[in-house]
Amino acid sequence: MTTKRERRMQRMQVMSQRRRMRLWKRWAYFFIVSGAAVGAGWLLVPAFWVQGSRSDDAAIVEIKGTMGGFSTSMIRAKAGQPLTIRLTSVDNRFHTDGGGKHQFAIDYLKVNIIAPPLGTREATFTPAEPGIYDYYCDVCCGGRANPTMVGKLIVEA
Ligand SMILES: [Cu+2]
Repeated sequence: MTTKRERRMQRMQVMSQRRRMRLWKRWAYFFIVSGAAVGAGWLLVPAFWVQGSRSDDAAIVEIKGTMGGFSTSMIRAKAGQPLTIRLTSVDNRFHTDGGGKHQFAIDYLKVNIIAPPLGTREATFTPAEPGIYDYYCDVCCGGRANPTMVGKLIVEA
């Protein structure tokens, strides 16, 4: 036979155990949520920071290379101002010609970017003089003979 007092003690013990359990859950929840928030911040902040600091001093042109040609066949830039060309190859490595690589080259300005299959490469350069410069890709099918893998960089004063 348990006395009334013992039963009350038991009930109180169970209640305090439950309370501890609830507290523990709250802490676990807090740690998981704050951990996820810190992780997301750690991933996102550098992306914004890099973009912000880049755009101050260089114009960025995104250009895609596919078997159909460059996504952009004319680029405008200002003489004396840094220009970043970011070339992405949209083709995978199973392409028979060039293995999915594409190039962005301007001989006169000594620019030569080669993007790997499904990858992105960039280069920053400053065209000093106004003019019209031809750019081309010479690593995929047809090479320089391919009329779609060429374009013009127009540098204005
Ligand atoms: Cu190409």
